[in-house]
Amino acid sequence: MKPVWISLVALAALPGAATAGTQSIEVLLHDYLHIAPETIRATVADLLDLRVTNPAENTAAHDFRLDDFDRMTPLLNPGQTVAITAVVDRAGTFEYWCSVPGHRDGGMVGTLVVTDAAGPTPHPPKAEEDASPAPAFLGAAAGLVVAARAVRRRD
Ligand SMILES: [Cu+2]
Repeated sequence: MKPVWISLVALAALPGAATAGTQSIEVLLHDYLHIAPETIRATVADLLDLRVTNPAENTAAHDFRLDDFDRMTPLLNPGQTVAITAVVDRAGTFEYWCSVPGHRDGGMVGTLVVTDAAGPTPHPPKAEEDASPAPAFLGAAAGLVVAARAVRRRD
C-alpha cells in the first residue's frame, strides 16, 4: 500500500492536477509480453493521447485494447504506430491489454488509474488510523501483566 499512498500524495501536489489536461503517452508493445508503461495515470476529463507502437525489433504482431473506453488499435506489425485518443470521463481502475491469444495471460496487460478531479476521497488522516491500534495493544499487554501477577500470587 505504501507506494500507492506516495503516488496519491504526489498527484495531489502537482499544480493543476485538478484541471483537465492532455496526457500524451508513448506506449510500447514488447514481444516479451509486456506493455510499457505498466501504469497510466490520469484525472477525470483528461484527454488520453496514446501513441501505440509495436517496436521494429519485434517479430510478433500485437494490438492494444482499452475496452472500458471503447478504444483499440488494429493488429500492429513490427514497426507500426497508431495513435488513439480517449477522454477518460470517469474515475476508476481499468485494464488495457493485447488481445492476441495468450498475450494478456502472459503479462501483456497494464492499468489505467483515473483519479477524480477533486482528488482522492477525503478520509481521516493516515496517522490517526495507525495510532489507534497502539493504545489498544498496550492496554491488552498491561492486562496480561496484571493477569500474570495474579497467577503468581495464587502460587
Ligand atoms: Cu501481444
